[in-house]
Amino acid sequence: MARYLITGIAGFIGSSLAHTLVDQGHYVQGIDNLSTGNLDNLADIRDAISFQQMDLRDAAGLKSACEGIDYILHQGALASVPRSVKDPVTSHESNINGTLNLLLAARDARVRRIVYAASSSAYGDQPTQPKQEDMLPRPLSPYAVQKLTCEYYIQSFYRAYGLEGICLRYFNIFGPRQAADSPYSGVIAQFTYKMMAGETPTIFGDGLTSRDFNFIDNAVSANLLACVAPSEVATGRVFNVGTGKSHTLNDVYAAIADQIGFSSKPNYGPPREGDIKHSLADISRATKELGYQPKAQFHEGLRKTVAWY
Ligand code: UD2
Repeated sequence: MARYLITGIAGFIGSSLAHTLVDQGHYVQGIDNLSTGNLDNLADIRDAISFQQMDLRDAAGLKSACEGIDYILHQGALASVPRSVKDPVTSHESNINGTLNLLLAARDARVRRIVYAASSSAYGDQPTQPKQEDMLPRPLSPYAVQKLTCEYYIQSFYRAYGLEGICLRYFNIFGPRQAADSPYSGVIAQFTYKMMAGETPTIFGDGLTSRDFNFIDNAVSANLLACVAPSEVATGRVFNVGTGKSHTLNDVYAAIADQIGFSSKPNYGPPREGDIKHSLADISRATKELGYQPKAQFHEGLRKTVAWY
């Protein structure tokens, strides 16, 4: 049994990690400021975990939360590209200052390793596909800059203080428990939620924008593998967590509509500011060095997601 601290535990990815770790019999402690997370996501494991409502900007609170912890799975953040475009300062405070507070607390508490929820947005308008970790980042949005900055912080904490770290660049994770009721929610959650309510979703752009949509189970497995990976790879190294396949927004719309039995054609609006046109992962580094295999497939994942909402 290991001791895990999950930041953002009431969010989509944090709560999914918590469920798996509890099932495996680990000690799970979690923090969340509940600004975007929801305790309903933890309802069935609430008695099996230790939860504290805490903000990542609370440096003193983080110090005590890190005591006795082996692994930190750092999922807490103000996610969303458009949210960061609208309010870069607030997202900077949570995403960068909050991560720095956590790293300082982890260093002082001698935590064994931190696994960080990095983002494919770091590649920005880097034109080459698929994206490889060694490519020069070209972030387009404040969110992308913030996520990338924290990768560098994690690398520097390894070099300066020996704190082990792994950065997982998530590529558009989707699945059950993803919030759907905010304009900042992920596109699959929003489309599903709207179609189920009989509303026609809007595709921003021409519908040919593509993403490497990755089902939540694959992201959970990447985190677990990152915790047990040899120390040589926990030097702040970056790993793509995608599938190696992409789907256009038109395809995603059609696939969800098909599953729900929704017949209206999509509305089209202007492209979103800060958006990347195409995003596709090369996952060979994660496969080779972490043993990562994205076993959960897109259409099966979509079926489970639609069934959940
Ligand atoms: C970015 C990151 C992703 C993760 C996420 C966290 C990239 C390539 N991906 O996801 O890894 O960090 O941020 O928030 O940067 N859209 C519509 N209609 C809607 C909503 C969205 O057309 O109602 C479009 C949106 O303009 C975009 C695509 O769907 O082209 C995906 O948007 P998203 O917000 O689900 O995720 P994205 O790609 O910004």
